[in-house]
Amino acid sequence: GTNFDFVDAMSGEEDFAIAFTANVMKLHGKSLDSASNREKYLALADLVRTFLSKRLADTEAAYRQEQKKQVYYLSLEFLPGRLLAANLLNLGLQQVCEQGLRRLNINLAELIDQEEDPALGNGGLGRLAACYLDSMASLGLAGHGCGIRYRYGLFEQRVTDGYQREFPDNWLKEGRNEWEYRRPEETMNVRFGGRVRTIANGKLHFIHENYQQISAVPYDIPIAGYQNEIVNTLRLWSAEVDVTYQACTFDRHGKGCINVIADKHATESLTDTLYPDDSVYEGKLLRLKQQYFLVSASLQSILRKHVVNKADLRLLPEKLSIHINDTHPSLAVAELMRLLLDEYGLGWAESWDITTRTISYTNHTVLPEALEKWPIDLFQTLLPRIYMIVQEINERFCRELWDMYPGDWQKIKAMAIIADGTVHMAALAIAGSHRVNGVSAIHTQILKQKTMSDFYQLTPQKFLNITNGVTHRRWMLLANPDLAQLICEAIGDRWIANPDELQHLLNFAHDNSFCCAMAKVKFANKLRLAKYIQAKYGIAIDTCSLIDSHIKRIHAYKRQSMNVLHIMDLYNRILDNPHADIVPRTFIFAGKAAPGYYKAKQTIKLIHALAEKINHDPLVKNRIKVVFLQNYNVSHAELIIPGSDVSEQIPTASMEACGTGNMKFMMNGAVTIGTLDGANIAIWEAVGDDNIFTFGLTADQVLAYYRNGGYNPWDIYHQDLRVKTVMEQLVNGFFPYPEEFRAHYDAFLNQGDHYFVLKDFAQYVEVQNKLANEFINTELWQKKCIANVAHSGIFAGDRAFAEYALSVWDLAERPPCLRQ
Ligand code: DL6
Repeated sequence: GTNFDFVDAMSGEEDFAIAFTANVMKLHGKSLDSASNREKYLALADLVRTFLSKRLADTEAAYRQEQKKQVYYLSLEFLPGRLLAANLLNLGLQQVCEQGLRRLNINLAELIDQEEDPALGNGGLGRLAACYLDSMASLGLAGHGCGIRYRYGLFEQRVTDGYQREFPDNWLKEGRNEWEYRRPEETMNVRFGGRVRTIANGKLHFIHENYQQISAVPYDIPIAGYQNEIVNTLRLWSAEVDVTYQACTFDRHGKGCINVIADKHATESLTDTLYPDDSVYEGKLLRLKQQYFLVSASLQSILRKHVVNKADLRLLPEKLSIHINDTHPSLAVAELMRLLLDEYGLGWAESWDITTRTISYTNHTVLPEALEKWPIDLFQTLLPRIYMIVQEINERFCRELWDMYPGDWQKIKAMAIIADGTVHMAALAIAGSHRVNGVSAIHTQILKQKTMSDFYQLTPQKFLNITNGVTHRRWMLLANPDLAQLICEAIGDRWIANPDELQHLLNFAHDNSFCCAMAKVKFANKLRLAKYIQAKYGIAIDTCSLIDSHIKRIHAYKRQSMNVLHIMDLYNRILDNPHADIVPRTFIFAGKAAPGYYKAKQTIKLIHALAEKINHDPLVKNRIKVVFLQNYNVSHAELIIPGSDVSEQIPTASMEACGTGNMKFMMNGAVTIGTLDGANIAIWEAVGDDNIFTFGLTADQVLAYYRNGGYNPWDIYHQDLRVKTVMEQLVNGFFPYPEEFRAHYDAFLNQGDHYFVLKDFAQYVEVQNKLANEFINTELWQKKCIANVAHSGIFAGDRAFAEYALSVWDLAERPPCLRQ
């Protein structure tokens, strides 16, 4: 029969094994015996795709029939992680597949390992977008992602001699991704450059001429909901030039076709690479081009679908929502206006009303260097019509401000969309959205009181907080199946649909056998991690040691350097007293530094220099180990998080908008050591003082220091011998090449310690000591782990997404987890 008969008819592992064997033959022209693991993986993915295809088509038909409100989540970044295991889980095929393959003597885990981990994002923002896609599908919401199909993902990090080196992430080396559907018939054309001519014949018409037109071809990746038959899509746009009908005009060098092909490659390079900096916006033309490319292609296709379904454009806000993930896709405001005005002939007032009721915006950072502003020249040359529209939006907005605050030029200038020769994307996003949200309570408070206070005063009703959430399906069921099973045995499986039910685990905090079983699961996960580290780096780690992990982008505000200083101090205690009673610890670091960020790259070098010293010093007697895992990605996180005891979340307070790694660790029973910032505060409120280790300046204190010109780090240097020692060690030859870490030394002491590392150091050390002492009390520690898992339900992406559904997108149906 056909594959689709098979989808309905497959009754068990034997059927699965037969179908898989046949698929290997069909796809590769090889018998199972001669197929490589990669070929087997591709055959398995293809088979699983058959299941997805049917549900994808059925879901689309059902949405159309029910006329369900659609949500489009626009993001320049998505970090979905590997999809095979997630699809098997969500389609309910895990067991049948595993057992079917076992009949054929194939280990599913080995095939899962063959999949590329698509690095189409930098870090938290892209991973959050992927978690939300999972939640939308699992909640049965008609929500889809719109992004860019970068030909190369975020660079591949390799470390040589302690230095980060970057290599292209060639994730599409086979030319295609096994999950995607290329849909050339839905190609959209995006226009750049040229000029705009205005014709007045009763009404103004804007004629865009001499532009460069680039085709945007969509590739749809299916996103399966958790065992609910729903499959939504992540639509990724690729710049492509079809030269089939392009005549090659031969010049006197006879190079005609060569030039045509060269032009094709130049044009297609628009979607070649992802910008590798998550915290500094780069005013590069190509980045603006990527942003408009995504926005224009997505909105054109969204509106076309709306109109094809014979829906009235005036009903757009009732029929769909467009959400912009940070300011990167905020050109959506102007592009939606352009389409409504120029393509569909609506008037300004009506178009503005539709636009603002359709679009909503999430802010993900208050770092000033990350707030996007584009120089007018560059903006206007690349997007002449869009610039005209932004100008008009700005004029009308400023007039409104004038009515509110007559004569207050300073305020009006501070809020204007165009000011000081630049276009302010956050102002455009706020003006054009009906909802603006921050991603944790403290972050939203800072937005309201500081970064966006003028806007908040003007339109307080727009602002709200929605604390981030992560998909517990990937981060517990997939990454930590043994824990998930143990929980199911204890409290049943209702927590999978309703993570709040994890609270019932509190009843087991005094149950010895449950505590032992939890400890066993943790130990097995530590062993898995240790094996990986041994195989990959030849470093033996003690699985009974306290595994303390600091895994995230490397950035001064995330303060990996403070962690390093503490490890240096621990080491110094051993140097001073070789018999010092130190709780054995393994410190794990992983993360990429932006290629142009010298200090972050030097932090990687510092971690390696420290590892080199400590890991080989016989005096240490293996009491401390330092490991840096290269090329951090979602798959690494899935390995490290379940095997960790302690989660390092130590940013300078006020700087981490939320954090999501903190939630994943918590779900897996790791205990947080953290500052009172972002979601750490919510974790602290959830678990209580006994189950988290907090320390350091509060956000209010940090902001007060900034207002008053900072503090003098030399005072601490002189007062605290430990600080003096580790500072000197950075530059006195303790590490080979005494000048190597001069930049760190200067930043700490001579440049005012902008991130308050020395200021927080003493408290950090104190709380690290406390934590280590509590770790050796296994019974006490186990209770902390249980409390963390039990209270992690509120950090599930489903809760966060349900809040968006109700308060931002006004979706009619109440998601199940909010139903009483
Ligand atoms: O909201 C997701 C994620 C937060 O959890 C992080 O705290 C925040 O840093 C990150 N923001 C970004 C944007 N750029 N910067 N910086 O990645 O968003």
